[in-house]
Amino acid sequence: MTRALLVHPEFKQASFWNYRETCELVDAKYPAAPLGLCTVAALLPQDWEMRLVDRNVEAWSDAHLDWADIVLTGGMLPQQLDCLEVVREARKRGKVVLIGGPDATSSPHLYKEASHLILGEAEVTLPKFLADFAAGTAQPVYVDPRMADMSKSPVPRFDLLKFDAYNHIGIQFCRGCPFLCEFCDIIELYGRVPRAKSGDQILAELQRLFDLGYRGHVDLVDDNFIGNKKLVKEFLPKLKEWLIARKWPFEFTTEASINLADDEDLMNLMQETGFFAVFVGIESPDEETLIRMKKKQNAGRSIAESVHAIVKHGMWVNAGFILGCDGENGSVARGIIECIEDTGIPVNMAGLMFALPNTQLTRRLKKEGRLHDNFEVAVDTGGDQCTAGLNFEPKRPRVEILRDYLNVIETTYTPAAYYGRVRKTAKLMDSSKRRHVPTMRHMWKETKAFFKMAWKLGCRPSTAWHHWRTFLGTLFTNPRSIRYIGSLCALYVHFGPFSKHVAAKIRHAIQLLESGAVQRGMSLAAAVPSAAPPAAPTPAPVEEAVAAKAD
Ligand code: B12
Ligand code: SF4
Repeated sequence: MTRALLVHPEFKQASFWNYRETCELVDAKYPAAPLGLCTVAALLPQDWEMRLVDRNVEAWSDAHLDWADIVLTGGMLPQQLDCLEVVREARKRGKVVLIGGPDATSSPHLYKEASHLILGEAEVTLPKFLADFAAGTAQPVYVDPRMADMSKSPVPRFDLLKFDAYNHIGIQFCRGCPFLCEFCDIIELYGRVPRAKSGDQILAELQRLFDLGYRGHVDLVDDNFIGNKKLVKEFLPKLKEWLIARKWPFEFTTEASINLADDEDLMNLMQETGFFAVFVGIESPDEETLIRMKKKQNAGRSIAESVHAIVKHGMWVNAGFILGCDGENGSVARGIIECIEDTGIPVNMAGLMFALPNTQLTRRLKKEGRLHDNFEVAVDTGGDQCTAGLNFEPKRPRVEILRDYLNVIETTYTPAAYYGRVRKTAKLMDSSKRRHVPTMRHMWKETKAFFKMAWKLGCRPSTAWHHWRTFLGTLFTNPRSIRYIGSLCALYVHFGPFSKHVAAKIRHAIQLLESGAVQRGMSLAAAVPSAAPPAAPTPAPVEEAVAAKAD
């Protein structure tokens, strides 16, 4: 019997989305579980013995590697360093190593040390590899331009997860997005035609989670949950029925484009099925910038009104903003700060433009001679848009962009500003249609989290007044929203210190730029050197594979 060890590499520690300190409040170790590897596991021969090690929540030991015949790994840009480490360690011990996932698909040349590169969606490429492997004719690289038929995607092997280690579990309804944003790699990796699983498939996945004893927060990790509104509208009533029959075991979050706010019916359906938060890419309040980045769906609307409409339907909004875009005409800090304040969005991932491999933007920058060498190597930066980014020559002077960015971070993440926005959200959030009831176990965890938060935020002079004013205020004025507003307060355990960490790094980079220590062609990352070695040059077989992929 073949023994397969699936290894989820560690994410770069200090990054916006690594809110481990907040997770610890509810006894979890990391926000999200590795859905990609659970899906891969379901595509392997089911008579193989499998183990999954997530390096974000547990260390792997020599025993794990000794046990395995095959090691499967892969992930996204911020996992690049650890992923390469996993490959090296496993290869050193003579194991067959398979690599896949978004970063290997976009930058296969970085992963030449793996035995086999299984690129793109595993539903398409893995079966071919498995057939060849069984026949003893496995090739070094598997690529296929076809997109997976989602109706054939199997129920992920959730049984390999240790649920308690995570804040939430992800499932995926749909891949791909109909829009055309220039900086986005999703449309390159997953296409512009949203491909969805059937409602029955999703219900089977939820049933699997339910049967395994999981309860609580489920994140629909779709690129754009409302990419195909018709399908979502057909699915949500079925989901509601399913939830009612099982006494509302789950509640949901997702990612969606801002045109969600234009569809009252859809927002109602989401509210009625227990969605409590949505991530929306706002990117910029400036129309010219939006048009230049081809994010036209955000242009010509009041961003604040759109956000408020969503919050009024019981879903708080998390947002992304990008600085350093080509369309910027002078300072953008004021506009972004005002937009953040007007919308009242507490959690804003304001970051510096990072040219991801495999995007229209990257191809254009390359043509224009503005893309940095090794722009896709993230071993030292983790591709973190807060402390790295600008891996190309921007149109505006780099130092001006950084000053703008520092201003945004320092202004919007003070305790007064952050909690002020949480209170705005609390005022608008309608939780009257919520039906999910947390289990006793969850309630106990949340009660403990309340006391831990009281210690970490409620007893510190810088946050105490804001924390209690927000928490107790909500308890009296909008008690049905208290769990969600409590969660937003809890996130400040991470975002408070993290914003200071980012500000310190950016201030340092500004100093280096002002002193002339960083020159053209050096990314911000280069201004803060690290001991990590640069990636090796492209080997031939992978180059051929990439060329084939481009064809
Ligand atoms: C949900 C999500 C998040 C969530 C949660 C991530 C998590 N920890 O699970 C959040 C919001 C936190 C997030 C953040 C970021 N994300 Co993200 N995220 C996604 C998203 C939308 C879904 C991920 C998912 O679960 N997919 C479902 C599973 C089934 O797909 P999958 O993992 O890709 O696996 C499939 C294949 O890749 C392959 N496969 C995967 N692993 C392996 C391994 C082997 C051996 C094989 C054979 C195959 C294989 O088979 C699977 C089935 O087809 C993807 C886009 C997407 N559609 O996948 C982006 C995506 C992964 N994120 C991306 C990026 C860039 C980021 C950020 C850096 C963005 C930022 N601005 O900071 C951050 C970094 C996070 C961090 N902690 O540092 C890029 C990665 C690009 C790259 N080259 O690596 C993606 C592709 C698109 C994007 N631009 O958002 N992200
Ligand atoms: S709306 Fe989001 S997922 Fe769709 S193309 Fe734009 S950035 Fe990508």
